[in-house]
Amino acid sequence: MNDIAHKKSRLQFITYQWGSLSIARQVEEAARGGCGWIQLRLKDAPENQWLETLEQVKPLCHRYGTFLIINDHVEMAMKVGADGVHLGRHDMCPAKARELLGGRSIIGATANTAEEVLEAYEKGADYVGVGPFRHTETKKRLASVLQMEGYRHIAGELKKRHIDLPVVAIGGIQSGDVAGLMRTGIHGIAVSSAAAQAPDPGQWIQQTLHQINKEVRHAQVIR
Ligand code: TZP
Ligand code: MG
Repeated sequence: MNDIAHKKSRLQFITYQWGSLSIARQVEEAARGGCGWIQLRLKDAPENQWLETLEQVKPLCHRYGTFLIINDHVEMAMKVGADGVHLGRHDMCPAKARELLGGRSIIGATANTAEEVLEAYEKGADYVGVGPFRHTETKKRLASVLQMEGYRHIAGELKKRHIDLPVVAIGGIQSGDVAGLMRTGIHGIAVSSAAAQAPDPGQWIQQTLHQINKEVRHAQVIR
């Protein structure tokens, strides 16, 4: 992943089929708030819905300079020229996705334990989404919750091995968790409901980015 993608990946917004806010509105709100990275997640949606949504979302991402990552569907990412894919434990192997997408595409993988993070690294993932931080209604079949301690452990295991793989925390994250999570040594966070259900999602994103950047600067000073 190049430097720009690396920087933008500190705050990832993940779409979800919430009742009131369309996917395109979610993307526009997040991009308006300065989010540099959107993961399009349309669980159980048929191909025509993916294509329709992408037709709305792609120009928005282009206009705001936002990275567009497709959840699960490697072929869809290839077809529409997305920036990358995010692959769960039961999706395509990151190494296989790399073969199909090439070196410039961003490939993310899901993990719940240090072992799974190391496995994703071995398979060539560019970043790893690690969670859930706490229980969330946004995803079915959740792995066990990690809490702050889980992230501290995983960040420590990577550091011990001198592995520089961006760890992005996910699952049930609220505003008040952001500073604490960043202090565990992880790279960034991914959110869906906290931003999408905020009274002003754009403002939520803007304030959260501000918190993250403050923590990153602080970590650089004390290192
Ligand atoms: N993967 C693990 S938890 C999760 C995903 C996609 C849901 C994140 O959404 P929310 O609403 O921020 O908990
Ligand atoms: Mg998946």
